[in-house]
Amino acid sequence: MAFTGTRAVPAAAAAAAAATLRGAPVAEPREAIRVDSHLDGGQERALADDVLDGLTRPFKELPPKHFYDARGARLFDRICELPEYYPTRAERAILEQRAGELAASTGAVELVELGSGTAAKTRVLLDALHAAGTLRRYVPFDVTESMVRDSARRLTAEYPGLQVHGVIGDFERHLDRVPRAVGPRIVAFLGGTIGNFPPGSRRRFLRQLARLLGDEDFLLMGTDLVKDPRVLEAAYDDAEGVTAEFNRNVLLVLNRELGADFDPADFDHVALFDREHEWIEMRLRARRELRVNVADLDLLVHFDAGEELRTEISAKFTPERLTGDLAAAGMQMAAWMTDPEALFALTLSQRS
Ligand code: AVJ
Repeated sequence: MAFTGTRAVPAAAAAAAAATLRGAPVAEPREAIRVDSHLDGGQERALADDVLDGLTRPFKELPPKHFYDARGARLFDRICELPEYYPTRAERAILEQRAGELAASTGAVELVELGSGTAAKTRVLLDALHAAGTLRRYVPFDVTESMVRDSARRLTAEYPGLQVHGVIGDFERHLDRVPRAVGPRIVAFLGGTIGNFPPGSRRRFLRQLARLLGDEDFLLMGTDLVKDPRVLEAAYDDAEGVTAEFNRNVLLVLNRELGADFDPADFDHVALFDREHEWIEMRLRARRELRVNVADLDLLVHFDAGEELRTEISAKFTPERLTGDLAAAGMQMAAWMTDPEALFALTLSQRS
């Protein structure tokens, strides 16, 4: 059963009431913040299923979504600051350069952001929509409730009149819970996370995204681009070893959530660019023969010495590949925007 909670922030209502008393023009004294939660224990089941499925295959594999517990999220934030990890900086630079244009050309009154996290890059877009005078609503969608609530509080304080309708959920399962549009909107899927999907499910997911778009709406998506493999591999194997820690962190998640007894020190971090598929693969390589018990699943997992567990693919794009994926999902590119070095791309697409 899905739990749906809606809580409002009384302070906002009080402020609206006070404004009305002072005679300020408050058109509709609605609550500024609403948050719906759709997490129902399905997350834990998903982890158990993924582990059972992924660790009993001939080529062991875990989906990257399980990296992001509190520690994993902190490590990812550190990755974004690393000199080798250019995607975050490049995407931000594009946003800063093009946000005004995006606001003007879309006329968006609302921003839906999938995987909003701390909403750091969002501000650039919200600023532009606010400056254009169109901004009405922000819909952050994330699995982490505290992040959605914190950004809702900060952003409603910063942008008077902004409505925030947060959705707590897994965007692979709960996209249909995104509220109905209040006007032309931008659906943002930033950071290059689309690269985590293998090609088949990538197109399936893009089709689901297309369903969120009406005739006046746009998908704004960030994608990392194909480039010199040395640059790519360095971005996923930094000198400081933060990405290695991030990679091994998934083993600690399994220890905590499923009673597994992994010792992260038994695994080496591996990052390599697969030139045929044009994606980065991250793996954990067993340093010796291992037997790992996953108590909650009654599962004993054997690793040969040197055996690898794939923990992430991060696909890199060319304009042609992206155009093909979008077309297969019933969308059409309206704008292609890159940073000066063409490291990363932001694209605006519409339903075709
Ligand atoms: C959050 C999926 C976009 O693939 O670059 C960073 C995750 N993994 N370093 C990426 C990640 C290793 C990141 N995404």
